[in-house]
Amino acid sequence: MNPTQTTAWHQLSDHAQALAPRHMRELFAADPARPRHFRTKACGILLDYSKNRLNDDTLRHLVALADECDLRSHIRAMFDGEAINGTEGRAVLHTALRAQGDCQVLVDGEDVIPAIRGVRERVNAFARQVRSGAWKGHSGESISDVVNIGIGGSDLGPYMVCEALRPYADGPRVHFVSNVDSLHLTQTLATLDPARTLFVIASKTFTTLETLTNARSARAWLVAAGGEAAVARHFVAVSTNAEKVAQFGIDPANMFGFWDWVGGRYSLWSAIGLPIAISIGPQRFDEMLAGAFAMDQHFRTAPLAENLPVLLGLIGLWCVDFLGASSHAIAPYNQTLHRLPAFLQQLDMESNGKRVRADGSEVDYATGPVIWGEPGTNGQHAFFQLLHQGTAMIPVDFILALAQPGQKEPHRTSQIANCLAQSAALMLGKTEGEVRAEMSARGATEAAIEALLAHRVFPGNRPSNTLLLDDLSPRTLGALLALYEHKVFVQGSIWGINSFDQWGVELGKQLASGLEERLRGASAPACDASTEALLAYIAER
Ligand code: G6Q
Repeated sequence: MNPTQTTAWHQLSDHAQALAPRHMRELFAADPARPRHFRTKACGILLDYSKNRLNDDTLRHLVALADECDLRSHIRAMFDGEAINGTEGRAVLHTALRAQGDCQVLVDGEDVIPAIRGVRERVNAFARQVRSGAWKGHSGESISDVVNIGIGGSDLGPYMVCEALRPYADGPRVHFVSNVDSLHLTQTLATLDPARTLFVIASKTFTTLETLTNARSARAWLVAAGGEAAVARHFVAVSTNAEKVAQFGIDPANMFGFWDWVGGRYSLWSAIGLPIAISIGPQRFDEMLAGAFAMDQHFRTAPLAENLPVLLGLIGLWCVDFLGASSHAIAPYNQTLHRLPAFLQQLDMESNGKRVRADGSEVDYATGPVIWGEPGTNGQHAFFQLLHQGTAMIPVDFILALAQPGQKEPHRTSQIANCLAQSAALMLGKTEGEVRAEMSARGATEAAIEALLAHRVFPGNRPSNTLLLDDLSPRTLGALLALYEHKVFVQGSIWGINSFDQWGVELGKQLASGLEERLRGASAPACDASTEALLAYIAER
């Protein structure tokens, strides 16, 4: 359905106009209870959304919008395994991968839980063997380094998690190679010993050009050192395509499967998480699944107005469709979350970067914003200038885990102070009066004040969410990632788009394969004039 046709959408449009002249300073002054009122906690995560341009009426209308768009039944349909990815005719069941306890999830009448648990047991058993040294390389040595070769959903999730949970890493070192640029692979392999290196070739389809190119080069590197016979001890695959895995020369006994109802960007919970299990151990991997499951339960059962993913989704939609934000920044204040912005970029933009609804009709409202970011304190010294004083209004998610193994003073206090200071500065801004008072207190002349006044004023009123995590344990990380997955789902449901396909990445791939043949000397039809000119330039060199 078109959300703009709902009563709530019209009410939100009127309401946005009425609220527009009110600065957040005013909203806080008018309601001393605001900081406690606009916050909610679940699964070890406090979401403080008080620093948004909203009040109780806004939330009421947003929840009404979710109701009118039938969000509840969309949630049910996803968890129940209905084929909600219409353009690919698939169910969307990353949630089944982390389901705990006795349960059944049916796809085409078949319970998928036993198969999920069967693969997880194999993944865990294999991870244990590699971690303990029981899995030997071709020359009888144990594995010291694991190289995951994959891209997109077969790279970003496991890479981000292995980094986030690095303080828990007590297994072999893990490395991630994704870029087809040979330097990514060669620089990774430069310090590794082939006899002690295990390659995990991660590809849902096992047809991805970048991954296969890197995998072939990795294979050649291994074979040069250990001969063909070494491959069986040093290559495993994670894929849904057993045939292609076998064609590549990996024994299907060394393959860990998953299913077409697991989207690439939602796949870290599946066997794609193998490097995570090897790095931190199966037990902690299971804790991460349990944390995600806890968030799934919260999402399914909590009232919409107290539901973390629903709130995050609705507030984001409010910013995009009613306040004109076209971008959303992610600022994690824990260094080990440094790949989280990149992960969320794919999760959100590949899911909700759509301009037609599920039924093919064109949208006449904004959908997914541009997602980007960097660890917080680094960002402060780089792009926060634009967040504070630029012309665009960009909402920010400030993310801070309050406890993490290895976190030390005085760093921790600075981490907290910086995180809180930035969101306060965005909200409050600095008025002309405050700038004048501050400058004259420092003895500035009237002329100096006038010269700098405009430059030193901060408009403020810039929205942000603050997510405070009790800790950065596997469990809380699992909950955080599930929170964002469901946030994306909430927005996609209301926008009426299919968040689970990605046709937008196809055209470039198609053109690249034609161009690659052409560059290798095959005759191919001429390209567009611009590409021809660039090809000619490259050929001259
Ligand atoms: C994710 C996307 C995409 C995919 C990669 C890798 O949702 O579909 O990022 O994960 O293109 O695909 P393979 O795993 O099939 O190699």
